[in-house]
Amino acid sequence: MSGKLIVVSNRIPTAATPAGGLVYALHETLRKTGGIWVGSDPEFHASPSRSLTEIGDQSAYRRLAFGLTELDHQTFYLGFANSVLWPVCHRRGDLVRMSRRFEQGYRRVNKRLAQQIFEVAKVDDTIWVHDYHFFPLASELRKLGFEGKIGFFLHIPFPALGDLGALPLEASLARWLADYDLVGLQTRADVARCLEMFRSELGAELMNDGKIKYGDQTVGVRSFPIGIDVDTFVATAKRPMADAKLAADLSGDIVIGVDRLDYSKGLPNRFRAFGRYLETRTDKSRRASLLQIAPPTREEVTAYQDIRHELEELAGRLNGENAELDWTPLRYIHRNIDRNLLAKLYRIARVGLVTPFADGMNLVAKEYIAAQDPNDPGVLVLSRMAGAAEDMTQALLVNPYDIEEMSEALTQALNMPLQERQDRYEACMAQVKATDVGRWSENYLSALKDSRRKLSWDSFS
Ligand code: ADQ
Repeated sequence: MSGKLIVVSNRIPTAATPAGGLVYALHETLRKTGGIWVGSDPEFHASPSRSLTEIGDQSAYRRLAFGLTELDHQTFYLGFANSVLWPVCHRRGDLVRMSRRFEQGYRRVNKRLAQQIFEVAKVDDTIWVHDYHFFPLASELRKLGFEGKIGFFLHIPFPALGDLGALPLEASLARWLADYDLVGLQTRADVARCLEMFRSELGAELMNDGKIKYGDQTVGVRSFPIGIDVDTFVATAKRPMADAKLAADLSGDIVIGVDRLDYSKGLPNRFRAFGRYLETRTDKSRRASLLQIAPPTREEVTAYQDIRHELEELAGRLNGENAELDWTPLRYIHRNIDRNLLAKLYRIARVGLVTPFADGMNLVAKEYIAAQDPNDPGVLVLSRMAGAAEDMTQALLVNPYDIEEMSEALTQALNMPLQERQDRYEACMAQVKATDVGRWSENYLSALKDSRRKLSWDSFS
């Protein structure tokens, strides 16, 4: 890469070394390449009309924050991003909330951010935009005259043509995405849906190298399945649990679920499936417990308040009907857990239960596998609807709408012989290693470097 790398994501990490997942991977990438990370900092209330503001100490890369007004927060973030785009991409058109103000806010923030980035970007810089908050950012940067490379990565599922109908007419993902050099998606199925949209909405031609041709432009559309930082996670999970009392309390058959409290994660059906498993188990002396960790998010959005109430009611009923004086079948924890402890909880659990209705990838599935003891691994029960299921085919795959099937999968997982558990674990672990997050960002950036947007440039090279 000749110029610098500019990464754009909704949130900017405030800690010097951010913990966990994607944020950690981007931090590591920028630490090596140098450059700039642009994002909003919830602690930072700037006047949004001003330029980007430097935050934190100077380190290997710069962190520049943009400000959001209360109106921006309501319309851009809670409104268009999380009450329109999120449900549309997760096939929940019924939860979409429409308002002209949302759309205006979304455009206003993207336009302003493009101007702010344009002030710091040079033509040989590479801009890497993350996620659904910023679909129109490349269009806005192109309008200002930025001709350098701009890549996009969508972390959530790409919607099918039918679902795109729930977007306002003016919000054309096809037009917005056509201004990027490379559109990165999680899975091959996402790529197929994205290509179908380009073909159907823009009449774009599909070229044989996975690019689309639109006017005199080409756009690369490829899958880059995201993963975790495997070595760090394995090492963390291996260390013994510091809290001996907690380790003793957690003995027995633990089934673990870890999700943001989001309606896309299929939590009510998961609770129902666990309840059904308890009712139908033949050996009533066997006392499995479901440890569900689900920190609340986006609590200002009504759909998130609704799912929280539904789960609290289900959890109360499940324990009321099944608990004994010395056994609580469901432990439902509503907060963030330190990642070191989380890795160890995964390792103790006999089953990892990951049952979203729709999910871009789902990193919890990969973390659960990476945390297992290869000599005595637990079993991953994984929804077919998670992006992770495209390659982790040796997990016990389930339909998250089918309570009976999930309950049977739990029975199968809790009774699985060692050899089969090891075989499945090894196959899944091979996939987890193949998608290590360090390689993910390297692969993406090298594909972006090789991409060419203008057809005419090809003929001169
Ligand atoms: P998410 O929807 O947030 O991510 P996921 O991929 O599972 O879903 O990542 C969640 C992360 O948060 C995991 O690393 C998990 O360990 C952590 N986490 C969850 N609950 C926690 C808790 N209580 N305490 C501590 N950590 C917790 C979006 C998309 C996904 C996609 C990712 C990355 O929706 O489909 O896989 O981005 O691209």
